[in-house]
Amino acid sequence: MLKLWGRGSSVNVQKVLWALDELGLPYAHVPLGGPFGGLDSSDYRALNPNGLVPTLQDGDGSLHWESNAIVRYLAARYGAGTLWPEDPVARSAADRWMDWVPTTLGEPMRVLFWGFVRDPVNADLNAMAAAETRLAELWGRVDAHLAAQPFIGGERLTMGDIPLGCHVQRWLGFPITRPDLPHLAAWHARLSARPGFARHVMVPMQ
Ligand SMILES: N[C@@H](CCC(=O)N[C@@H](CS)C(=O)NCC(=O)O)C(=O)O
Repeated sequence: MLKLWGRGSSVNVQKVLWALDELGLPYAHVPLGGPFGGLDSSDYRALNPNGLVPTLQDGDGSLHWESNAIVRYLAARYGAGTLWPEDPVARSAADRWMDWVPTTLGEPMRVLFWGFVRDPVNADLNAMAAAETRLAELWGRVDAHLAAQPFIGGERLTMGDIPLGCHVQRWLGFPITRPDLPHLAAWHARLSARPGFARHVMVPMQ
């Protein structure tokens, strides 16, 4: 049995919950972090030395942390030919967009999330305006990519859709001005039709 630690309101935990759902895997879920606390206990630090969520344990006892690495692990182990493209070129096409989330998209998304949701009282309005502008350009890149194909990795949903899909849901929920990005909107509609996305990602931000 798989066991997942982490509150479902975390975007990084949502990636794993959605992946588990796509793969049809049964799992036990322990909400942890945020209002649930528990990240500083020695028991949890033994599972994940970073004291962050998510953490996943597989039935073989193997431990996994870092959300994108967990999604890759689940895809490789349980989703060959579906979430995990078997062709290395196709896999690379999905994989690079997974890396692009923490390296490029993550920081301006964090600025808006904290400014609108987590700590509006201390929001840095200049930083938020800059993040809004930057995100319009970055999501424009995703829109251009999706002009040629329905999903991030090609013709069908792969692991490449998961981190970006979780973040686009948030971006569309921020009270900002967004450019018209029709391919991105059509992709979001395709994701919204998937039960795992609707269940775990289309939830109120907190
Ligand atoms: N790079 C890590 C980041 C993990 C992370 O920052 N998790 C946040 C939630 S999104 C966390 O544990 N925050 C403390 C808390 O929830 O109390 C990953 O992708 O797993």
